[in-house]
Amino acid sequence: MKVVYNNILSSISKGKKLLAILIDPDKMAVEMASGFIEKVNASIATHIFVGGSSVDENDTNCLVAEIKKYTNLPIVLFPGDVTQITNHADALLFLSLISGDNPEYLIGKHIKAVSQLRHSSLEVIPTGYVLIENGKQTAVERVTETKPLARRQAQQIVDTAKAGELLGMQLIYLEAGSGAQHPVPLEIISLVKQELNIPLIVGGGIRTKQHLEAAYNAGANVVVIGTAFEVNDSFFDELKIQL
Ligand code: 1GP
Repeated sequence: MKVVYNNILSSISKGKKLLAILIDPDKMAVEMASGFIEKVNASIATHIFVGGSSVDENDTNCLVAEIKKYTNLPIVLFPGDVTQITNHADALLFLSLISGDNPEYLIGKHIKAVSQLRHSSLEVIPTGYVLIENGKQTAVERVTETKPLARRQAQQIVDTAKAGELLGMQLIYLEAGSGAQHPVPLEIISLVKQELNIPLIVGGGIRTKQHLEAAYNAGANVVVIGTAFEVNDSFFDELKIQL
C-alpha cells in the first residue's frame, strides 16, 4: 500500500503545498521529542522526516517510536545509513544519490537494506537524491564522498533529475544540504519542475517564510526544513500565518 505517496499525489492535485520538518536524531534527545512535536502538530507541517548524516545505531528507532506517540502526521525516514531504518515509521525515502558517482550511495546501501525491508511493512518510496552546490561543504558531501552538482550547470541538474524519473524514481529531492549557505536556486527548482512528471522535494538552507514561499512558487511540491526549527524556536510562529 502506497498510503504516504498517494497522499502526496492527491494533496498536490488539490494544489496543496507540503512542508516536512526534518528531525535529526543526532540533535534531538528522546526526552525533547514530545515538546517539539507539540509545536510541529500546531504548525502548518504536513510531514515529519527523520534522519541524519551520522546517527548512532538504534537512536532513530527510539526517537521515531517516541514521536509516533504524539502525532498523527506521517513519519518518513530520510536515512543517512541503513542503521536508520525502523519499522516504527510510516515510509522510507529509498534515496539513491544520483548526482554522485559513489556506488555505495547509488545502490550499495540499498542492497544492504533489503534483509531489513523484505519482511517490513514500511512503505518504500524510491527517491532520486540530487545534491547541489550551496557555497560550503555539507555533511552529505563529506559522508558520501561525492561532489555536488554546480549551481551554474542548470542543464546537468535538470538532466540528472529527469534521468532519475526515467529510471522509475517516484520522487526527486533537490538538496542543498543541511545548513546550506544558499538554498537551491529558484531558477533551478523551476527548470527541474518543468521537466518532471513526479513530485519535487526541495531542501537545505531554507530559513525564512519568504524562502519557503519562493520555493513553492518556483515549483517545489514538498519543502524540507530542519535547521531553522532547531536554532530558532520562533520560526514555528513565523510560519503560523497561512501561506
Ligand atoms: C537537509 O534538506 C534538509 O537534508 C534540510 O536542510 O537543515 O538546512 O533546513 P536544513
